[in-house]
Amino acid sequence: MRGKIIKGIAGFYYVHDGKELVVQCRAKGVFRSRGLKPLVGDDVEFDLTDEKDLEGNITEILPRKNALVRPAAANVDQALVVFSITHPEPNLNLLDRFLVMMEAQEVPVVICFNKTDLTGGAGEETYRAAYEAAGYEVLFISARKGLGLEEVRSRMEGKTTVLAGPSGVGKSSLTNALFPQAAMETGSISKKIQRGKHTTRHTELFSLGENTYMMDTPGFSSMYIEDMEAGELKDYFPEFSRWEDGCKFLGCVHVGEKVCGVKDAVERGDIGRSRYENYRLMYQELKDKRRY
Ligand SMILES: Nc1nc2c(ncn2[C@@H]2O[C@H](COP(=O)(O)OP(=O)(O)OP(=O)(O)O)[C@@H](O)[C@H]2O)c(=O)[nH]1
Ligand SMILES: [Mg+2]
Ligand SMILES: [Zn+2]
Repeated sequence: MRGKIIKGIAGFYYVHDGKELVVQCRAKGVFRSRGLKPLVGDDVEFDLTDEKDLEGNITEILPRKNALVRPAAANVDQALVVFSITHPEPNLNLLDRFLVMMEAQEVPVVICFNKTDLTGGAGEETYRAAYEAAGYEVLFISARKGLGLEEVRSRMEGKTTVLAGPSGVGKSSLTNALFPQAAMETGSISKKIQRGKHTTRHTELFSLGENTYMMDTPGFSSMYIEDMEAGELKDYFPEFSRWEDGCKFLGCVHVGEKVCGVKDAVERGDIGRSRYENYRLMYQELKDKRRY
């Protein structure tokens, strides 16, 4: 039989048969010996070993379109990167790191700022300007008040979308708002440090309609850029390339060079300053790593 992994907990994988059955499966040892770990979103072949209790074995993982490490998920068409506009304040450094990782994996991104009910629109234009200039679509929503949900839903139509973002920004609240049967647990924000409490512990996939899936995932609080040369990083800031004609050197990395079209664009405000500053931080980090 064929199905899709919708959840994995403690060595069990829950496989949806595409109709109404969810079968609790083990994965055979062969996967481990091949260094393969089943992921939520995987399409699999499985044997039903117990029809009454709905237990089975995954016998094959079908070829993947892609496999993300963070959040762990397979066969993703796009990521909806969720941050909250306040409570907690958006950590733009983390957002930019996340965007770099998605660019490197060639996963299209839609950026979504949640909790607009708390701000009444304040601060939105700055974020919109910086990220639209970078080529991303930016949505402002309130999962709690149901604002902007139709726009989110229309972006999801016919695709598999993974939600990703820090803890406490409202990923599970958004999941429930779009798909009430999901009944994901949501958690409060710690008053003192304004951070989420890592309420969601595993990734779960929901079917919203024909060929339309969304995945809720655990929040993350840091992200290290790995497996990348410092000189490669600029390629993952999509807004840089159109200004590179103004750089004196081919392969300019837009850091120490004197004549640099990208740095000029930052000065003029054509590239968001925080985007550029975060680029420099990550660049330096990758440089430092190379020494060891
Ligand atoms: N004011 C307001 N609060 C919201 C909104 N969406 C979510 N919240 C609140 O934010 C808190 C965290 O929401 P969750 O949905 O659990 O956040 P999460 O991103 O799933 O967090 P993790 O599972 O820890 O990664 C809860 O107290 C929610 O009620 C919103 O649109 N407006
Ligand atoms: Mg959650
Ligand atoms: Zn340059």
